[in-house]
Amino acid sequence: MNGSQSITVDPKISSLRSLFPVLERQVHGKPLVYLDNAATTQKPLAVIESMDNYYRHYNSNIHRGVHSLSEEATAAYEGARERIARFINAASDRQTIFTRNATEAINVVAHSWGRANLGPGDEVLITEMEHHSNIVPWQIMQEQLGFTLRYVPITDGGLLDLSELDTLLNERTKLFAFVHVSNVLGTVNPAAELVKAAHAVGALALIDASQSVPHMPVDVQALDADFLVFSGHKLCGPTGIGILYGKRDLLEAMPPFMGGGDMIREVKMSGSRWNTLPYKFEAGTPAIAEGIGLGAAVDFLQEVGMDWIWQHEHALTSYAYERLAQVEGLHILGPEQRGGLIAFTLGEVHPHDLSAVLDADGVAIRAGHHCAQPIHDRLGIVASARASFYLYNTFEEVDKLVVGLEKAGQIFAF
Ligand code: C6P
Repeated sequence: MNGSQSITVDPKISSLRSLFPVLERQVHGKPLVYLDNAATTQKPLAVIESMDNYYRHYNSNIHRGVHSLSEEATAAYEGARERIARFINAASDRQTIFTRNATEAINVVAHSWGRANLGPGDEVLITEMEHHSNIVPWQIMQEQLGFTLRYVPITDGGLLDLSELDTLLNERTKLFAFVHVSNVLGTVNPAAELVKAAHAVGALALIDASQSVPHMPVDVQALDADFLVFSGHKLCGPTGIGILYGKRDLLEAMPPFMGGGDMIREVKMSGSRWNTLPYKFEAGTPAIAEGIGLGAAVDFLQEVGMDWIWQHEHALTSYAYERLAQVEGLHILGPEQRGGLIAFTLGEVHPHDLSAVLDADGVAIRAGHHCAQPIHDRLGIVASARASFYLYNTFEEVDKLVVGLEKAGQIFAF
């Protein structure tokens, strides 16, 4: 597949690519090679058109009107919720709460469940490989509520070091919140096993599935997750919409996070009563077009096939791993077995410089700490470069990444 060999693009990939308008564009006169999918993915026509169709033909507020447009919008929005619930195998669509993104979903749990259940003497366990959105909300609540925040360490090879898990998870642990697939290391954590370990000490488990739900089949019931969160924009959906899944009894018992319209059953001057699930957690006019767009995105992914996506990314990532490992001075972060992303450093070259050199050739990667500073601290670096793949990426694009990195190596001659 590299340079001298002839390139065969899988017909399935080329027909998939034609469904993503942005993939036709050029950057600095070169075809776009979009390898920043862990930050956000591109949108297929089906998603763009579903939102356009809402605004053109039935734009209206939901749950409020009895006129036709409002009923159509409500049906489309709630229909999307049902399909999203099925996509992750939630027992009921009442358990899939629309949030703005994964970050907000974790904050709902931290503020609502946390305030009701955490205090001095309690412990919340997270890991050293979390994204800031699964660290900072717990640090904020820790200051306010006085519980102890603990971290599962990682090994030098980028896996969770579970040797001390028996001590870290104990009768004081109320919640174990961990990332399913690391956005820096690519590590795929044994989620079902970790949930089981949490339950064994009577703790709940929250899974940050931001980098897993878009890329592999995820079944919330098989995982036995108490809470699971993800963002729509990382799975071909729009920005501004995400999901908080929770077990029904937990969500029922939790107080609302925000107050306002739609989340109430009755408001009197003397006080208010809350709406049923999921509306109790959806105050105010929601992101209607975005909810509809996310419904179209999961339809699209199911049509492509989650197993196929996982296998395609696996093949692409293994190929990229092999080729990147041969680039002089390039150091890959994390284990060989991984999800569809590879973060790396190249000699002493700053990742921003690497990204700029690649951009000149139309190749988009991410550079920086990827909102995961603690993991970079742990690895003794301040930043890294990251290529992340999705269903529309090709082996030829991996080759272009490698050529760009070799060029950067020569330019900066480290
Ligand atoms: N990571 C990345 O480039 P939001 O911003 O709420 O949509 O997603 C937050 C988030 C939570 N957990 C993990 C594991 C993530 O990777 C992300 C988002 C992006 O790596 C943007 S910083």
